[in-house]
Amino acid sequence: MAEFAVDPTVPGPGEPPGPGHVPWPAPAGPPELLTGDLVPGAPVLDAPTLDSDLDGLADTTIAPLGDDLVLATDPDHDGHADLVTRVGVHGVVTSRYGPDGRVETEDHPWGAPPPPPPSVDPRTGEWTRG
Ligand SMILES: [Ca+2]
Ligand SMILES: [Ca+2]
Repeated sequence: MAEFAVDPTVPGPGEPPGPGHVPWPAPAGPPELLTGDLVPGAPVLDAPTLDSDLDGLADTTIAPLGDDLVLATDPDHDGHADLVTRVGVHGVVTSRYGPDGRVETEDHPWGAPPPPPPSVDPRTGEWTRG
């Protein structure tokens, strides 16, 4: 008869999950996700279903919007998207709120050269691009 040893690092049935456990699917975020000024027409998307930062709470909605695919992320879980990426036939457009509260948009057409790699500014220690 085979003998089995219990691994004390693996939680048994009914025991709380250990540290680093990421529930899947992630618990739902707000019931809907508002896109505001980040997407033309400010569509309201379904509740986030994807946990992009592995904090255990769903923060990202992926939805078709016209001919585009929209990824809207709400990392602070207030029901308002903070970062929206639209993937369409012409390229990828990313919109987010800047430090002054205005919408900042980056447009990357398909076939365009990639942006310069990020580097650390030796004077400030900040990451920069270009
Ligand atoms: Ca999350
Ligand atoms: Ca938010």
